[in-house]
Amino acid sequence: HVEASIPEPQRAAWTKHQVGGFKDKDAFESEVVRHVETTLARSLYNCDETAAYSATALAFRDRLILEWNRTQQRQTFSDSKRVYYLSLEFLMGRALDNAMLNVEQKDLAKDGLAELGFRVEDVIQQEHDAALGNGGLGRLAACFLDSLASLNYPAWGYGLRYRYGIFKQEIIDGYQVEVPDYWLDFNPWEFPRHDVTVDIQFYGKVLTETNDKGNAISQWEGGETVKAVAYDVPIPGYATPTTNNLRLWSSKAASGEFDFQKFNSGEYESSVADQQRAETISAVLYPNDNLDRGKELRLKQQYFWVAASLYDIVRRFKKTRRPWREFPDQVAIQLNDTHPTLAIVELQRILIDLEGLEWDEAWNIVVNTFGYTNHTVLPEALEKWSVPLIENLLPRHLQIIYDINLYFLQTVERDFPGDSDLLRDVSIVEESEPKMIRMAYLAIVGSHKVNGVAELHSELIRTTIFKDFVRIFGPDKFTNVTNGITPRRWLHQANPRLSELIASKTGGHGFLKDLTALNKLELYIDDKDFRKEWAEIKYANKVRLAKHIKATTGVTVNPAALFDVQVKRIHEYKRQQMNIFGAIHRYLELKAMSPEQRQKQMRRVSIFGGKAAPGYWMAKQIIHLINSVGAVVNNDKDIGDLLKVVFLEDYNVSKAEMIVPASDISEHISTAGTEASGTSNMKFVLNGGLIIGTCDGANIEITREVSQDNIFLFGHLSEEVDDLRYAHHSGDHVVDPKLVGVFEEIENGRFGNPKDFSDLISAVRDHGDYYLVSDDFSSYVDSHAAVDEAYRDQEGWITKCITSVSRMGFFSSDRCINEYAEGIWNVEPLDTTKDKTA
Ligand code: B1H
Ligand code: IMP
Repeated sequence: HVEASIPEPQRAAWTKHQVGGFKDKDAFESEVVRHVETTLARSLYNCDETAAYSATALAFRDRLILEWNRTQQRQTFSDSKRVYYLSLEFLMGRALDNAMLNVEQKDLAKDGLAELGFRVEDVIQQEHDAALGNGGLGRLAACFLDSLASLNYPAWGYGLRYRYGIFKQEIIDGYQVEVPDYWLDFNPWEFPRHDVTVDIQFYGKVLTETNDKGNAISQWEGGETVKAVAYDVPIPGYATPTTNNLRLWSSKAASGEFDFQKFNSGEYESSVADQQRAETISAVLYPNDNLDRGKELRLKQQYFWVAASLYDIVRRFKKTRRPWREFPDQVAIQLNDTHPTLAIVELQRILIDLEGLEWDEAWNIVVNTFGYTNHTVLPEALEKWSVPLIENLLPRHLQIIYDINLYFLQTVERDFPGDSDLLRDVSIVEESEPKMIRMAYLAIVGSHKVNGVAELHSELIRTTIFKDFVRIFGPDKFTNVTNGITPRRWLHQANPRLSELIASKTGGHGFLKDLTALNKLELYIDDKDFRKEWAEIKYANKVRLAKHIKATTGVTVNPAALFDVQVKRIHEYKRQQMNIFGAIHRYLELKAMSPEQRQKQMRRVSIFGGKAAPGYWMAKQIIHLINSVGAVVNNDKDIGDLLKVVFLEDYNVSKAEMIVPASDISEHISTAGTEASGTSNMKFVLNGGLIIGTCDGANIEITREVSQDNIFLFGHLSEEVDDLRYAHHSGDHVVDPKLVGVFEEIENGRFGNPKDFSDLISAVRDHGDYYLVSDDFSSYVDSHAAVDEAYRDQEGWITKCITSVSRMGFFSSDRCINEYAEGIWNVEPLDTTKDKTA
């Protein structure tokens, strides 16, 4: 039974006036002109590319929202189980190109815009990236939304509407400078829902009473209230009417503008301060990748977002009037890392404190509702919150956490009697000073499934950081779902020519919905025309990147050179320092050669990009060293175009769409066992580039798919890492001689003031080389020599690339989402052809 707001007799009028969005080019043009002239209040005398972008986006938005509405109605009437994906980050990038392609109307828009005097490529470039994320974790969430919609799953994303996304990076004198990213000036993709608001409490105290049955009843009386306002972003699936919803919460003062009582009693300033404090909650994305800093505002963000989302989910469930025990049949909630773990506590609180369920019945519902995805084993990234902090901000939640822990430890004591070490090791509460809540442990205890994001990573969490929990809960609770990427954005949108070429050989664009169809390409491996077109596309993509490099850095690079790319967040474990040391080594070798010898060498462009967290000193030194090396190498007449080193400013999703298709070799060279998966590795191979990498994360499964012959692997294995680290500290650490040569040149001032780079060197030489840069350096250099040799044989190289692409079907996020749906969520796609109406 579903109630509609419009009574039966009036519905005919509604149906008659329902709009359908533009149907053809003419209608599209008229929508664009209408938006320019009315919505934007401009005319043909002052319609620039920005206005053309805005009007085009609004025309597509109108279309999307109609399908969005139908999708929501279909999902409501079908009464099917929904998935809720809770993520503090959604790194969406641009939406217009994606929307055009997903509703299969880019050609129409291109022709329509041309008739109005614009090039669709230029119009698309006007859009500001939606950059509500740091890196892989946030972009994974965005790929998942695309797959969920494309596969017709009833699914919502829930996140925060940060006023400032990840900062913009400028490079000034070789140093990173952070500039705020205010992106909401004009955002046509969001719909403010001022009617969908939730009051969120913080601080206050817990009141305990005894009810008529003699049971203690706890009630939290909040001390401060902040309002959450919903902003909805439509997520169109590819070649399907399904348009799902991403709901982002924005914080506002509970009393609206500001507190009028305070205002009237003359406390003007403090009433404005209250308002600003409320708005601070959703003001800014924390710019740390793989790092937990334990700041109170971050905890506030987490609870604010989790509480608003759960209120919404519970409200929607209650409309079905089902009994509580059916909640897990209607709702699956996936926790993207531990950031939303308080949702477990909040649902338990709602069920026992507000809905009056017994603890056990409530807890059963909670555990069956949640799934937890772990994305990292790095100790500095595992979230912990201090007990005093939680106690002050969320006193009732702390009590519930203690109770969850108590009941959990009782079961452990029952199953492993007398094992006090085990009790201490698995306790959700760490007995430190101050005590800390271990969020990953809470997430494991409160979920029915825990997954890692690549096979090695899932194996590592089972055997290292969570091994005790495997003993306690058994192995079935822990699974693997290897990450994937959406081929719509990362092939069709980023590399349209390659997408067309593949379509021409595989029987149309079906591969975009079933990526395993790429295997048909192997039939054309010897087809001369196909290979020629393949090579031309790669070259054209390199020319486009070369132009961008020239325009942004002033450096001229030769598109015929081997493009060697490492673009990702700057982090010691990702080892950009090893890459730049390797580039220095190459430079020194070239310098030592005779001019004749030199001319026989392969030409290289070493391309870097990525942001350093603002407080991450080592990462900032790495950026500075790359730029300093570039300044020397790029101006060395002996070297010419044999080697260029460039750092691309402000790496983000839309830059990735240009850089990834232009790569010949990309670097995924983390210390074995540190990169949970990596997803850009998949993007590069899907676009016809090869990988140089370590046996880490998804590199291992990429190797399994494309075969050892088509990837350049080097370095120590994850099972060797502990012993090597141990050996470093027992005194027999000898720095690789090639690396010693590199350090000497840095220290003699060849690349500027050596003091600027001394910490990078001493981390390797004097402080135990935690990331094994020296241990892996010689095999890294050898592997690059193998890359040069392979690239010399252009035909052989193209064969490797085509073979690899044809075997990449496994890495579609569609495969990944289907695995979650079947193994963790127990949800099914919704048939979009059988619409019912009220
Ligand atoms: C990943 C993070 C992460 N893992 C904490 N962990 C953050 C942790 O703001 N924080 O506090 C932000 C991000 N990000 C990445 O997830 C992994 O490093 C990649 O290997 C993986 O591919 C990606 C998606 O699973
Ligand atoms: P919610 O699930 O209540 O947040 O509603 C989300 C959207 O689903 C609404 O904006 C409607 O488009 C649709 N919807 C929810 N309930 C109904 C209903 O009773 N009839 C028709 N559509 C509904």
